[in-house]
Amino acid sequence: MNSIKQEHISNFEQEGDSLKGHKNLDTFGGTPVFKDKLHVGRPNIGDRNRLLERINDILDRRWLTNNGIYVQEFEQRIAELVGTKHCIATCNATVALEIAIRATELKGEVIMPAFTFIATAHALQWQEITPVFCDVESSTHNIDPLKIEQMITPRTTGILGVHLWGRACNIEALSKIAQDHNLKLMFDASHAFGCSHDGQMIGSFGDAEVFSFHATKFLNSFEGGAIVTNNDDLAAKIRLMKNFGFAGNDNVVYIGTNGKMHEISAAMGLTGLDSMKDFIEINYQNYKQYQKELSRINGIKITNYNETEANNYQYIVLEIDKEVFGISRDKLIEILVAENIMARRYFYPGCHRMEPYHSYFPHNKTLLPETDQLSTKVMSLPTGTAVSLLDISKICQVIEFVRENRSYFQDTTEKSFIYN
Ligand code: T4K
Repeated sequence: MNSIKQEHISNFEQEGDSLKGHKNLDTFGGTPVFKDKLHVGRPNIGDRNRLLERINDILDRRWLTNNGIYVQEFEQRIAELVGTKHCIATCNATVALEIAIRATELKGEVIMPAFTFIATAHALQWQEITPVFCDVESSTHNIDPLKIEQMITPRTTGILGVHLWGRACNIEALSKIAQDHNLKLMFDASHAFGCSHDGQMIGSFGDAEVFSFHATKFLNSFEGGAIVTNNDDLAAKIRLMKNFGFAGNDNVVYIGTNGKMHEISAAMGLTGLDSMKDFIEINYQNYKQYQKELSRINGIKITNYNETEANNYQYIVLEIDKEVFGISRDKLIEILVAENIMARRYFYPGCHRMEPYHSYFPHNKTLLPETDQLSTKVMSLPTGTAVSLLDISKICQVIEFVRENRSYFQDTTEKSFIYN
């Protein structure tokens, strides 16, 4: 067994203490359950020595960016892994989305969910394309195909689906709508690297898909992203656009930007790919542990992954039913944060309630009931290689403790709090 896995498991086997009956939560004025903050999105780091070897080689070669050999290798391995003809690595997924949106010639209005990270909407609006927010399905958290057609106008040029938490959108339904209305179809697959849909790896659906390799993603390149597509012409255009539109020295053929991934990012990405199986296995163990421990707590639902598909299991997502659990999601997070469990409200309050969209389209509030519902009850818990199974047991015991003592914690004045 390699060291990443060994550390994760032995933490659990060696320590055996329990929080049962723990009356010393920080909320009561005691010390926090965790000495150090436990973050959602603590980066996974692969073999450090291998990374340093690669970085040394980069320094020796004095080729730091612009289609270096490590970026090329990273692109090739991603394309092979997801089964697409082309992979173009970028500096992050936001810029990747912007480039893919421009290269596919989206304009006017594009239909997308509001229950996503703000980058999906900004990538459109940055290019003065109107994001038209469509509601999501409460069961999948993904864009609701049944509500898309009513949002299509003569200005609509495309649909931008988001495979939220790595769980695929209803790709068949979206493809049919796109085909029927002659729309482009793209996917923000920032959460979905290493995931599949009906046995086919995410990456080759629609006109193009975009991955994120941000530090907080299960596979990271510090910052980074990639556009994957099977369309040769589109790939060639994207490749030029991510390098200012240069088609050879002194010859610019498109409006472009600087979207290049640099060599040290690619070295980190490659080192992560070497350990990708371990990262996923650890995420899976964490997910099963959370699933088991949370099942005994009323009012909490964990978002399940379809285990017949490939999953990266990188998000532990809960829905808190305030009536049954006894206190609100926000109050629970406030208590967890006081215990150094840095749970997050991904994705609150929904893009439509953030600026500039809130001011531009105030009517959206009436169109997105499921999004609004979900964004008040969904939260994410820490996972990844930095979180041990024992940590997870403790987190779940804190949550159980809060539920058991809900009458103490219940209050109507929900404080807002600051993450640090
Ligand atoms: N589309 C979707 C659906 C996305 O979710 C995202 C990004 C994008 C597009 C755009 O992808 P990129 O352009 O970023 O490649 C974070 C991430 O910054 C963002 O990448 C991610 N989604 C989003 C869901 O979460 P924040 O503002 O919560 O990130 P930050 O920096 O506060 O990190 C979260 C927590 O992780 C911190 O509280 C502490 C911990 N952390 C973070 C970093 C950077 C660490 O422990 N170490 C670190 O190095 O948005």
